[in-house]
Amino acid sequence: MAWLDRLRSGLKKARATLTEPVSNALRGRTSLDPTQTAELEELLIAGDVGGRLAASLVEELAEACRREKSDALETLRRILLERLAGSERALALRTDGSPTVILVAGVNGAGKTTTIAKIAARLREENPKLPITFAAADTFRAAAVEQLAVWSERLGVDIVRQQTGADPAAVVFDALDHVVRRGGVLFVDTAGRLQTKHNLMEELKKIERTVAKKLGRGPDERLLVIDATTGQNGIAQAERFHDAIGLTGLVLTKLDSTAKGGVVLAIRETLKLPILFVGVGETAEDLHAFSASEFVDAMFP
Ligand SMILES: Nc1nc2c(ncn2[C@@H]2O[C@H](COP(=O)(O)OP(=O)(O)O)[C@@H](O)[C@H]2O)c(=O)[nH]1
Ligand SMILES: [Mg+2]
Repeated sequence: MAWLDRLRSGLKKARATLTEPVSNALRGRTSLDPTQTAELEELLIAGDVGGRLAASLVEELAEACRREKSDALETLRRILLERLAGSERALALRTDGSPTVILVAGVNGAGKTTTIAKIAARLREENPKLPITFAAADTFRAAAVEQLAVWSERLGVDIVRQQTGADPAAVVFDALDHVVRRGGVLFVDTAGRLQTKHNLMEELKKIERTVAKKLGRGPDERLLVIDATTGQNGIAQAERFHDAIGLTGLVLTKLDSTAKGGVVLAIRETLKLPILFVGVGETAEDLHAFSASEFVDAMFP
């Protein structure tokens, strides 16, 4: 299946809760009275757009309709596109011969490990000669290291690992030695246990410092993987990670499993961070570079 079809079918649930009610409310209208405005705001909130964004979207829409007497649904599409404009960015791969370090963070189950595997598979396809290394810095659970090891074997990429319970920064230290020799791209898979939030953030900072000491600069990408099904909670999580390690971008997974597709808009509006990839399923083909126009087209066909 082509990507656009995957995206469209992945967003089915999100369309049912957000797009369809909103489209029904706006269809054929060129103006909005206060009752309709309030109703629309509620529908947007129900679609997990978030309260503040819903209010500002509705206000902008009502104003645009007053001014332009244009079709309300078409105008909303245009406004959403404008709001998402500039939110896409490609993965920053270094071209100066120095290895690219991609730190991947997020809570347990968000999809960090599978996202790393999917991105690596994509890079491998685009450039079979590019050396790729995984650092198994989620040393908290034996299963986590094993999962990454299985992927490294399947994809034919290198893995640097230590025993369970090892210091994640020590694993990264070894992995940096490896990629300084080999070059290419290093993906750092990290732990995501939330119950010890403070330690997790300290652990991530220590990994950052290790990279900085070794390479004279921090990781080139500090990506947060967010499970879209966590909805608005994902935003609060992201803010905490951003405070700790200064995120460079986001990956949004499981858009296929959620009725809360509106969270994409809320996340963009709140965090102002680029969205590099979105995931709409478990296979490698289900992860793709984010495109604002594709997203709006798939949500409002
Ligand atoms: N439906 C769906 N499942 C996903 C997506 N991305 C990841 N998953 C699944 O989410 C589960 C947790 O992923 P994992 O990479 O182990 O999460 P981690 O704990 O953050 O490393 C796995 O079963 C993945 O297959 C997605 O976009 N859609
Ligand atoms: Mg993992």
